[in-house]
Amino acid sequence: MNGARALIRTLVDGGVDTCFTNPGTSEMHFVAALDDVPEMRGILCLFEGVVAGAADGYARMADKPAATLLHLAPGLGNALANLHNARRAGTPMVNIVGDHATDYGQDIFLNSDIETVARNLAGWVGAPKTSADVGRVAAEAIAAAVGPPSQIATLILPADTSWSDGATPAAPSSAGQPAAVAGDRIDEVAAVLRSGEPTAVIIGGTTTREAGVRALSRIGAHTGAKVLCECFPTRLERGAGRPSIERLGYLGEFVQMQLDGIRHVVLVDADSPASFFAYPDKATDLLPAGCEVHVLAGPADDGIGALEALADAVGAPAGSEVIQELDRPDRPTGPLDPESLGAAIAALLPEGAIITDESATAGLWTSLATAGAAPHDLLTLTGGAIGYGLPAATGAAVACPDRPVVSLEADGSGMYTIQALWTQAREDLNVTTVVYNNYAYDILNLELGRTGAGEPGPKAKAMFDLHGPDLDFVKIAAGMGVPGSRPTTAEEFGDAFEMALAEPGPYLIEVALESRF
Ligand SMILES: Cc1ncc(C[n+]2csc(CCOP(=O)(O)OP(=O)(O)O)c2C)c(N)n1
Repeated sequence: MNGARALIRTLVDGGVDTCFTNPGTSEMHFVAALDDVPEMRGILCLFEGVVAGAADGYARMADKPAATLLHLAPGLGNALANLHNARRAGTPMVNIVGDHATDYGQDIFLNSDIETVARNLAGWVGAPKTSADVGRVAAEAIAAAVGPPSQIATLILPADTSWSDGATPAAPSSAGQPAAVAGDRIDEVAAVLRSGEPTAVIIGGTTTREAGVRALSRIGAHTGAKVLCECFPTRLERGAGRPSIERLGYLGEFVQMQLDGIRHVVLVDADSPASFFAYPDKATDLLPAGCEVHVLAGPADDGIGALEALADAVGAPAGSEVIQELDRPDRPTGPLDPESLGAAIAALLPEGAIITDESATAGLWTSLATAGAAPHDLLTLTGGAIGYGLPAATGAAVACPDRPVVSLEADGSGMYTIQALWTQAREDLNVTTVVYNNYAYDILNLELGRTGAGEPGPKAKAMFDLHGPDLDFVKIAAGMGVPGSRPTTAEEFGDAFEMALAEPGPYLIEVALESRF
């Protein structure tokens, strides 16, 4: 058996049976071996940023890693923005990056330093030296990806280790378990909550699933602590029938208002609140002066178990969480603007939908309106590197073929990885994309003022203006095999959205909006 076949067999035996690919010559034996291992699904993406974002969306919904197949350092580098988002999400992923043969010895053409690019991801990096090594190294990569903590593992695969015989698949290692948080840690935090001093509990990472949100709500209801979720959760289970948890804001000033007067912050697999950028004369640490930080759990811990134990420790009765009632707006009529668009989506969102949200500024109203919509999962831009939404929706739809995926996408961000639509069409994925087209990089209009960079002149303004030529997303989607439409009223949008959700396969709805900043 050659190394490539042993690698794919090891992946499949280790539970990794989906590979998002963008191959080149150094990966040919891996590609050829796909037909030898029928359990492995190969999904072609037309840019590495789509590969990485799809693997991220897949893993967030499947709760297990996908593999990616990438071509040397340029291929891995092209994937970097979405690998960065995946790293911030704590997503498990196994990257297979083809390299030249170990004795290649030429520094020309695609020869490149793969390891330096991979190290940026701060996860696991390894490379087999011979084909006999491949199975063992692949099993190590899977174990590292799964964790805990879950992370990105990058296996650099020299072409000769792939094409040479003498390889054997390795048995998967037994899955690691998150560490139980020690009882005295729980007691310490319970004492803080009982002290009567103003306290906020912030959840993130692995803990924003329904069980974590329920335990958090119990804690808040019983102790009066303020309960919050990080600004960009990996996967937040929200909507009717679950507690509704306020997210930390994007703007530092808003976070400072949310935390005003707080004396203790308890972090549950979440970062301490900090501003996303440095600004002249503005704080980066957003904690109130003198506020103490208590870490209940980190990414390798059983954070949900810790929240449940904490709820018990403070005496919060089981079932005392505050449940969000179903609170759907009526189907809106009249002009289509960010408010009516959000109301229409909230009114029609089907139960069990998966939302990937990269709708940016114009989507703010959708996020507010969907708090009481039918229960759904929300995946967000964890690392702030735009171009994540369309690929993540693609991967989520592969992971959950029986659930509708609603991909909320801003125009500027959408253009980074628009090729994801082609994969959606080819794989017949049930994704409804809504493009919030405000013909601008509108957040940057807002940020320009906040950074104190001065009054923008015409050249500066042109850097954030996407008019001329105006992007036509319906035509772009059609060119990739995805049907679409451009409704102009709230009623027309509702009809199109309802139809798109009812039909199998992908569909794109473009909504023309005004710039607001
Ligand atoms: C990979 C990457 N490149 C550039 C940026 C800088 N950036 C942040 S937001 C943005 C434009 C967003 O525009 P759009 O998606 O249309 O949303 P809007 O701000 O108009 O709501 C850019 C270029 C980034 N965050 N990530």
